[in-house]
Amino acid sequence: IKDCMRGRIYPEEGKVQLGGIKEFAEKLKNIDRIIIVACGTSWHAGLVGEYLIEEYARIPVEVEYASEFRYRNPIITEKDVVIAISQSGETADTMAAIEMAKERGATIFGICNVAGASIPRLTHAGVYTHAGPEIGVASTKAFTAQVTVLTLMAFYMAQQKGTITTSKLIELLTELDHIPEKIQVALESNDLIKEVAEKIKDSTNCLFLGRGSGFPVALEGALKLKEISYIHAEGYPAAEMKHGPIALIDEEMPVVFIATQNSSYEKVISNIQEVKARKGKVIAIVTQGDTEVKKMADYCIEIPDANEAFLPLIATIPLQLLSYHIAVMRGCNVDQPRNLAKSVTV
Ligand code: F1P
Repeated sequence: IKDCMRGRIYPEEGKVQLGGIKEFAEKLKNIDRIIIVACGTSWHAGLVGEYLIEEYARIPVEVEYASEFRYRNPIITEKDVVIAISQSGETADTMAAIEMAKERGATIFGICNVAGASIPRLTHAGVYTHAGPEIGVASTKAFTAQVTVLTLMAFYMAQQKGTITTSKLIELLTELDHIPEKIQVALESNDLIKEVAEKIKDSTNCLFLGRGSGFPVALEGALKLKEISYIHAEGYPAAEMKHGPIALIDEEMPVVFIATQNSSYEKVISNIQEVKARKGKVIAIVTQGDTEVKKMADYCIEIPDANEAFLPLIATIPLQLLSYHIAVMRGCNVDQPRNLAKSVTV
């Protein structure tokens, strides 16, 4: 959080600086729309960005899979800003999406981990995440760093547009400053997460459900499990369960809920009841001290309380650990999963 390139927060003053996109500060006040393009984990970070930018800066955001966007004929104008997100900075689909948007006159920002990679060279401006190289193929710390940058961008744009009060910014930035400590606390559940992994490691399917900013977290939890343990997993908005996935639930199906105490807590509780009524196995990520979900869930993993804006930064950590332990227990190579490439350059 402290190392995002040329990005700095001043919690006491309620101020965000993002040097990487400073020269576009004026333009940001008047843009009509932001289009986020990315693939895989980076796309999930983009979804978090959508929630935060729309909530705080009140700019409409669309999040597109670059792998699909590049092949259609989207409407893009010179009033649009495209944010391209990529860990490797070399993903061919994301590069093609950038080229197309650039030809149509859009301003392109990049959020990349690797300085000197191809994507930063194609963009007009951007922010490096400085997460350091991912040792494995599957993106983990890059996600945390991308979400951090998007959070800063959302606050920066809100500050530029005047859609947030200084006192609210002070409150949010003060909390953001302490998120690393909360992530540290989340990591302390490692032993418990290992026990949960042991219980569900032989499953053939797994469902991840969340609401609000817990939805992209659910998607990312499912993707990590798929990528490194080869268990079929799906992430859904919890409210979407009744439109199909509910048919899959039986005693063999683990369902991982993001069930922290935020605005959708009560609704998530009723989704958990629906799963329990069908004998599904519930694993819930809950806020420390929770009692309601604990009465129903088979396993609860606690994380520190936080503003909903920061939930993805904390709640993703136990899900990454869960996938990691399951993959190791199943004898999978967590660093080099089969069929996956670090940079998808074709
Ligand atoms: C996108 C991505 C990763 C995934 C895997 C394949 O890469 O889909 O999210 O974990 O490594 O590529 P990038 O554009 O973020 O480098």
